[in-house]
Amino acid sequence: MAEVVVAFGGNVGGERHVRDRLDRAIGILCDGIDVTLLARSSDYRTPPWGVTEQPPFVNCIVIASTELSPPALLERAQETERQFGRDRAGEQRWGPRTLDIDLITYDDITKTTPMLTLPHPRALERAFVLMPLAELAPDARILGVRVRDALARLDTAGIEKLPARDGNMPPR
Ligand code: A4P
Ligand code: MG
Repeated sequence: MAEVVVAFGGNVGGERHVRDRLDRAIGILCDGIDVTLLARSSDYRTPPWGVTEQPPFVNCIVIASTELSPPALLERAQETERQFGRDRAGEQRWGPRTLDIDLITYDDITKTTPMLTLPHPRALERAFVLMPLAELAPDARILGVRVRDALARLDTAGIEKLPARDGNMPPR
């Protein structure tokens, strides 16, 4: 059984809809059979990174356990993205997304294939990944760097933790 960190984000359709979509996507990815949810961060409103002329994102992080191999988990994540209308053809890199699911870590595997790089190659540069992850696992390490230390080096201006909603799964 592997322990994985998975990042969710989106910025198309307004914040309430994005948050609904993240909840539903987490429920589909973490079905309790192949992938079991261990912890879910709060949602965060985050300024757009990479391409700045686009609406703010909502981001969150999940820690889960799985028997799926890394490529099988990636395939499942991409299938979940497709279910929420993600169409990679014709989309701009770092541009607006209904739903983006990135595998941040898979145990402490370090591996690069044409389809998958672990840990996610930009995780340590992204406050929108590290801030929610620090809520759950500040002392976890990515490539030997403690999450809280990596986060301390980044600009977190404009990132806001959003309050839990009624009927929403509470953060751990
Ligand atoms: N791929 C390789 N490694 C991985 C991995 N660890 N996890 C491959 C997921 N995918 C991985 O994915 C393109 C290909 O990367 C996949 O087909 C898979 O085979 P992608 O999600 O289209 O793009 P990317 O190269 O993973 O880019 P990246 O850096 O994830 O950027 P995106 O997804 O284009 O960025 N700002 C804020 N505040 N919050 C956000 O969530 N997201 C984006 C979208 C830009 N700005 C953002 C946010
Ligand atoms: Mg991505």
